[in-house]
Amino acid sequence: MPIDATLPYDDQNIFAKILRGEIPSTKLYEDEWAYAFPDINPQAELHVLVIPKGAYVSWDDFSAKASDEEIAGFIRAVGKVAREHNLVEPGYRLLANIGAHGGQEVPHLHVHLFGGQFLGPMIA
Ligand code: DGP
Repeated sequence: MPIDATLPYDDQNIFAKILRGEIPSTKLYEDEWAYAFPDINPQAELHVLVIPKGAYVSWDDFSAKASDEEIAGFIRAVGKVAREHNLVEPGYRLLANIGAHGGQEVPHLHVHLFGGQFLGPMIA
């Protein structure tokens, strides 16, 4: 069920629980700003979720409220995940679903990183 991305942050959401270690996940990357783990329902050979450690529902409140340091740290972390998986060549895809029209299900900002195969044209 897609969420209303304007709602306040709910610290009981599943990714908040993963960040706190209350729900298990396989750590693929972690630094001060970000945490990355495999998607439970992979849509490609490699399907990683990268999430900021801060409490942000969507790209909207992240871009509006996070510090420049947090934003830079998160974006750099996404790039590091891609490099660590040797994806720079032949490439990969990043996707963030935001709010109801974007089909966002989990109310903690996350970037999907797809790779490990030819992904074909982008579909909505
Ligand atoms: P989105 O539609 O962008 O909000 O996608 C949420 C993604 O989160 C979806 O691809 C499945 C994934 N997901 C949901 N619950 C869990 C979980 O408990 N563990 C992991 N690893 N992934 C989850």
